[in-house]
Amino acid sequence: MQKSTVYHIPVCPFSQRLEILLELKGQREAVSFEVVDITRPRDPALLEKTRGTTALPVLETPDGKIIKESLVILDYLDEALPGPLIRRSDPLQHAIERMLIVKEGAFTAAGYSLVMNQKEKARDQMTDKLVALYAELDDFLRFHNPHGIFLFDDFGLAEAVFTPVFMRFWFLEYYEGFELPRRAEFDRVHVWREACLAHEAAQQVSREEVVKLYYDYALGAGNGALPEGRKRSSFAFEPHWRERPWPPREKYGPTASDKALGLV
Ligand code: GAZ
Repeated sequence: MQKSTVYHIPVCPFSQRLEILLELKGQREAVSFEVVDITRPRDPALLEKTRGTTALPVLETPDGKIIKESLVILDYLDEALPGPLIRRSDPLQHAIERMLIVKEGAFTAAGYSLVMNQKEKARDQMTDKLVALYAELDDFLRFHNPHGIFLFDDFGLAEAVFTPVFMRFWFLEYYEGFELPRRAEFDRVHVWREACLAHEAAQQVSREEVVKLYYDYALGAGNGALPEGRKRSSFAFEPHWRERPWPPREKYGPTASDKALGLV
């Protein structure tokens, strides 16, 4: 069987969703992943395939059809590849998992806005917003599965969607000192989050990798853009993140140079 190709940014949460799904299905080898360096101008051949859009991941089927949007690609791979169906097959249960998945956009945006925020005065308000979204997740899980760990009995589609985002939010612990409060009203979402983070199908990235690669996001520069005074993005593949020092935690103060970050 000919393989589909996924064009992706290795540490991107949207792409990790696909890797997790493939892992759960036992189909990791069914797709070839092609790395795109977003710190360089985009290959015109790829731009033509995507009809001008640059967001990744993008899947190309063996006969050249293009599918965009991680949630859509997840559905496609779940249905097109062999292996157990990861989404719930019961229509009502599937509707329930989709209601949870619909919450991922606002949740992701709130955490990214907080890490990228540069106005210290806006910090509390942004933190409150994120906490309120965690409370919403807690309520949803409590209602649908009060005594369980995952939304249903096992790590499934909703978990594949949220886990990569929970992992990126390690950057909030590091650069914002933000942790979800340990209060009874968040108990259910704490249980969920911790089980998601620990699941064996979701170990594609590490905390150290996320913290080091997302330093530029903490300075307000997203998507491979360069912060002022820098020549190399923290997303650069070389030198490898393992060889670089931990970036300074203080994001509102003076910023670190390429040299201090181990990028040159
Ligand atoms: N909805 C799409 C999906 O596939 O689910 C999102 C894909 C996407 O945003 N991909 C980004 C990309 O390819 C990388 S990940 N960018 C390169 C380009 O040229 O477009 C998320 C944010 C945010 C900032 C960054 C990101 C992020 O808010 O993780 O909020 C959700 C980008 C300020």
